[in-house]
This record gives sequence, structure tokens and C-alpha cells, in this order.
Amino acid sequence: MTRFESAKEKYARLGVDVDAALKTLASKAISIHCWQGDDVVGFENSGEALSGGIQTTGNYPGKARTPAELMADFDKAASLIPGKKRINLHASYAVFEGKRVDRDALLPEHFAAWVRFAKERGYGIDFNPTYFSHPMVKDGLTLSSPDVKVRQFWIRHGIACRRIAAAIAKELGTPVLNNVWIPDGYKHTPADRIGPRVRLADSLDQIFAEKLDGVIDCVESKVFGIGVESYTVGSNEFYMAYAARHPGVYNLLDNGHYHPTEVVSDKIPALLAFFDKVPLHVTHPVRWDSDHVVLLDDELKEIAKEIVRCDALDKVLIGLDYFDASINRVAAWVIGTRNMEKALLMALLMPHARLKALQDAGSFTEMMMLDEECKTLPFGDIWEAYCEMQGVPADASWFDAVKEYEKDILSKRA
Ligand code: RNT
Ligand code: ZN
Repeated sequence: MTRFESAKEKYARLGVDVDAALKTLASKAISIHCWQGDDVVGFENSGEALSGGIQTTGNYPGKARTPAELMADFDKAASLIPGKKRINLHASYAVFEGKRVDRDALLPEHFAAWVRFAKERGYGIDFNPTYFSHPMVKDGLTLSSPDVKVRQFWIRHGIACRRIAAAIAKELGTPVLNNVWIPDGYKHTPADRIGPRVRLADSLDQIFAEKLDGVIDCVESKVFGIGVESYTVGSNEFYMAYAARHPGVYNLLDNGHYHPTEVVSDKIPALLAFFDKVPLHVTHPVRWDSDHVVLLDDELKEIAKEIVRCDALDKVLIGLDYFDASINRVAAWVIGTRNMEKALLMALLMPHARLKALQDAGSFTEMMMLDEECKTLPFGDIWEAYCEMQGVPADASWFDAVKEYEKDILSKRA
């Protein structure tokens, strides 16, 4: 009997169907963010530094400088990650094959290279308008600016991006999640907290006015950013209420965007009680929205468990969002995405129906016992078998491929 077979038997004894779990896992796509590969720089070559209260730290050599490099790095990472993949793009990653245009004039053709890339690999695409690192961000504000010219520029950008998302969805035959995150806020205590929010709501109404097939709209709140510590226009309450009042607009949860003792794992079932979709940005916040590489920690496991036990794998849209410039960026992609896959597999390998029944029967002793017993089942044997079935390295040997790639390719980038 192989280790896999013996592990399967142990799971079966607790009522878990391992084959079914593996089949389900293989069918769930993870949206992998393109911006881990180049520290959120993009291809505009505008000379603008990363702004908007987000920060990459570190200067590990070898970051991607061109679309070709970023795509090659992404391919290398993807070859080491099991499971179904999507690629998450930002508007600032437009590939200009001809004339350059500003963000308010972007067109689907500027993403043709990405569509080709995705099509060839069978990936879906997700999209994000880029409301930061641009001279039209005035006093740190975009869609909530008191300056109508600034607002209009960013509204045009928002509209352009939704049309791009719709065109991509049509081209690929799969919906595109279009996520609005803006950096707007103040470093100092504001004198007017409602004015910017009323302006933001109006800007969003204009952006979302057009009915577009294939686009899933969402808004992403945040508690604070670096340099904007005192006030965030797009707060949690603001966007939650906005999404609740605007059918078709969803509230994206980024687990780096809440107070440190709040957990997104508990917010997922709360939103699922009212929304048919819950988009996520999965990150690893260390004390703040630091966007470290996703680790297989307790909260990641808990997030995955909620997705699985709410029977919401088709409702929760999982995207990753981190940008670590202090380590090999390809490895960062692989580690974080493999961890998301591992957490989902762990969650799928639990007897949820039985655990729920125990809770409802008030059998809390047995529920605790069973939950704890699950933690020492031979998960590693199932994970290895899954990786083998998926044709990717099952163990730490994937890192050899990254080391070789670093030696041959990354280290030669100036
Ligand atoms: C910022 C948000 C946002 C960005 C990306 C690059 O705090 O998390 O999602 O990280 O759009
Ligand atoms: Zn995010």
C-alpha cells in the first residue's frame, strides 16, 4: 500500500472522501496577481514612484522590467504551482504596442498581449483600475477629490477599465472581476469626513452606470495606509453599505485591511448571508497592511475553511495580493500560491457535515475532539499526491527550479 492509499484510509475513517476533495480543489481557480513580479511598478515608465499609501520594501535583484520578463517569470512560477490559475492585472500593466495613452484613454487593445498570454495558457483574467502612482492623484485624492477635473479624470479611467474588463471577458469567455481600490485619505485629522465620501459615492455611480456583460464589479475598503493614517474615504462601512445598496457591486475583503484582531474568516460567512459573491484579496499582514508573502498560518487555514464549509467555492473569488521585494519574486509567487492551495486542500479534507451536526446537537466535546483529530491526519501525503497528479514538484525540489532560473535569467538583469 502506498503512503497515499494509507493516508486516504485514515481520512475515510473520519468520513472524508479524499478523491472528491482533490477533484474539487483542481477545479477551483486562484487569481494570481501580476504585481508581485515587479514590485507594483507596471509598464508606463512614467517615472512616478509607487504611491497611495502602499509600499514595497526590499531590493532583491532580478525584478521584471518588461512585459516579456514579467510573463516569463509568471510562467516559471506557474509551472511550480498546482491547480487552476487566473492572472490578475492592473491597468498600469498595459502593453503599448503602438502609441502610449494616459490612463483615462486606455482601450482593450492595450491588453491584447495579456489576453493572448492568458488564452494560450487557459487562464482567466481579473482586472484593476490603477488609482495610484500617477500625477493626477492630487493631494492623495482621486475619485473623492474636491477638484472636479481630478474626479472626472479618474471617473474616465474607471469607465475605461470596466470596458476593458468587458472586452477581455468576451474574448476569453469567462467573467472578469474588476476591482476598485483607491488610496484616498488624509494624514491628518480631517475637518470634513462626509464630503469626500459623498463625492466618492457619486463617482462610483458614474463609473458603474453602464451595464456591461461579463464584468463582476467590486470595491475594496481599507483601514489606513502609510501617510494616510487618520482617515480613509473608502472605509469598510462605506463600501459595505455601497455594495449592499448597489446590486451587482460586491464588497472585496482584503485580509490586510482591518484592525489586527479582526478576521476576514469571520467576515466571509457574514457577507455570504447577503451576497452571492465575495471577492477576496489574500495577503499576509504583519502588524499592518504590509503585504508579506502568504504563509500557511492559522488565519489562512481559517479563511479556506470558511470558503469550504459555507459551500462557497463558486461564490468566493480568491485573489492574492502581496508584493515582497526582499526575496526572490518568483519564489514569493510560488510559496504564497502553494500555501493558498494547501489551505484549501486542508479545508476540503475535513468532515464538515459531521462537525456541523455536532455543533447543532450541542455536542461540543465531540466537536472539539474531531476538529483536533483532523489536525494530525497525514495531510502531506495527500498534498504530494495532488502535486504529482498536477505535474508539479511535490516537495521542496521546486526551489531548485527557481534557483536555476535565478542563476540563468534573473541574476543577469541589471
Ligand atoms: C492596497 C490594496 C490594493 C493593492 C493592489 C496593488 O492596499 O490592497 O488591492 O494592493 O491593487
Ligand atoms: Zn488588496
